[in-house]
Amino acid sequence: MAETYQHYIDGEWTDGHGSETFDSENPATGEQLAAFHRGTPADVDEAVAAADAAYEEWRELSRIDRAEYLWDVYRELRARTDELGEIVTKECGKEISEGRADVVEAAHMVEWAAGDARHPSGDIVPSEIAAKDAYMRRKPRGVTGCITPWNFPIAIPYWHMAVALVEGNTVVWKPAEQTPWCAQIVAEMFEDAGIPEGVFNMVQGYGDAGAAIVDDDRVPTVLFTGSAEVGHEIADAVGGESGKRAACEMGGKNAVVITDQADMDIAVHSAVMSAFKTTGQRCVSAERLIVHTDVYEEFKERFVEVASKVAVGDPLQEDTFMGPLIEPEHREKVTEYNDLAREEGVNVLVDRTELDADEIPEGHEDGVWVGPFVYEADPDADLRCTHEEVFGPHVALLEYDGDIERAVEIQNDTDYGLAGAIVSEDYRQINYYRDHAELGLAYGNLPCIGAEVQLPFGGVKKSGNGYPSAREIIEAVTDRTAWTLNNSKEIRMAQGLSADI
Ligand code: UN1
Repeated sequence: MAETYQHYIDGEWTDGHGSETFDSENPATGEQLAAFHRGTPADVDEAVAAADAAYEEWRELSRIDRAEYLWDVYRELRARTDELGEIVTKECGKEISEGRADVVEAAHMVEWAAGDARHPSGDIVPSEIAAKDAYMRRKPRGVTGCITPWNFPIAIPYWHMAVALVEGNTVVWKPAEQTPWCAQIVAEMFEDAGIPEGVFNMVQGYGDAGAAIVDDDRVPTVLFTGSAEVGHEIADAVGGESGKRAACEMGGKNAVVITDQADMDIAVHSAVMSAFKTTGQRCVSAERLIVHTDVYEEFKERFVEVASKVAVGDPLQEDTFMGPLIEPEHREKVTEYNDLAREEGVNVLVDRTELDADEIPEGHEDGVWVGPFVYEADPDADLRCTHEEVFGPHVALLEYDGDIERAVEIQNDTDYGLAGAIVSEDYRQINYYRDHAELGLAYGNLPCIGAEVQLPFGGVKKSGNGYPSAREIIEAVTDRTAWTLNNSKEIRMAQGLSADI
C-alpha cells in the first residue's frame, strides 16, 4: 500500500513532525496492511493546543447539539458493521464474530452516550431551607487524553470518547500501535460527521506519544485501558498532581468458580468461552478455573477434551474459534509463561503451544499461532503462573474442597479484581459469591466476558482506579458542582447556623 496514513490534528490530516513510520500487520498472515506516520511529543503538543482552543466553543453547545455528531457516527457504525468487523479481524486477529461484535459494541456505546444527552444530567437535591434550591450539576473538565488498547480497537475508543464528547470535553487520542488502521477509520468517522476542528484529535504512535499526553498540563483528564504496568505508571504520574485525574482500567487474573452444584454443560461452556475467546486476550479472560472436588474429574475430562480440539486458525472463517495472538513479542511472553508453569511443577493437561503443521491453514504459515495450554495446580501454592496475568489461552485448574467460602477465598487470592463467574444451581452459593468476590464484574452461570455498555465496566484492587468505560465514565469526564440558589429576600443558613450580623 503506497499511502502512509497521517495524524488528525485540528481538523487536518498531517504527517506530523517525526520522520519515522510504522506498519500495521495482519497477525494471521504476517501481511503488511498499511503504513502510518509515527507521532512524536511535538505532535501531541499541537493536538493538545488544538483541543484546548476548541474547548471554549464546544462546551457552550447544548449536550443535544454535541450528540448530533455522534448520531452520525452511530449510523455509520451500524451501516458498516460487516465491513469494519472484517477490518478488525484482519488487523487484530479476533475471529470474525468478535470482529463484528467489536463494532456493534462501539455502536452501543455511541448510542448510549448520544441518547443520554436527552436524559437529565445531575440531580435535584432537597434543602433544609424551603426557599433554597439545591442541585448537583455536571461540568466538563477540558481536554481528555485517551489511550486505548488493540484488543477492542473500535469499541474501547468509543467507551472513552463518546461520553467525554457529549459532556463537553475535547479529545486527544493515542490509539494502540498494533491497530492503527482501525484508528484511522474511527478518525475518518469523526471527520465525516463534521465534528468541529480541534474537538477530536488523533496522534498515531507508541508509548512516547502516550506519555506526552499524560505529562501535558493542559490535559486534566487521562483515560487509559490496557496493561496493569502502564496503567499504574499513568496513575502514579497523575496521582501527585492536584486537579489532574486518571481513570485506568487494567488487567486481571480472572477466574470461573465451578461449585459442587454446577450444571456441567454450563460449566464447560462458560469456562471455554471465558478462557479461549479472543485467544485469551481480553482483560476479562479467565486464566483460573476453581473447581469443586466432587465435580473435578468430570469437569476436567470434558474441559480437556474441548481444549484439545478447539479450532485455532484463520479468523475470517466462521467456524474458527480462536485466531492468532496479536504479535510475535506477545507470543514470546505467552510461551514463557507456559514454560514457567512447567518449571513451577504444575501438571500439564493440554499443551498446544506449538500447533501441528497440519493445523495451520494454508497461506497462514507466518501467523502468530498458539493453542490452549491447560494445567492443574495447587490453589494454595505461591506460583507466579497462577497469580500473574498472561493474556493468552493459558489456564489453570484449581481443585478445592469445602464450601463456597473456600472457593471465594481462592478467587480473591490475587492482586487483581476485574471479572469472574460462578457456575452453580444453588442460590445461596451464588449470593455469597456475588457479595464476597472482590470484582468489578461478576457473572452467574455465564462466561466472565461479554459485558454490555449500559453496565459499569471496571475493576477493583490492581485492576483499576476508575471506570474509563461504559456508563460510569461520566464520573471521570465531568466535575460535579453543588449549586445552591436562594429564592427569598433574606439569608437563612442550614444546620441552624445563625445568620445574624
Ligand atoms: C477487554 O477485555 O479489554 O466484557 C474489554 C467484554 C467486552 C469488553 C472487554 N465487552 O468482554
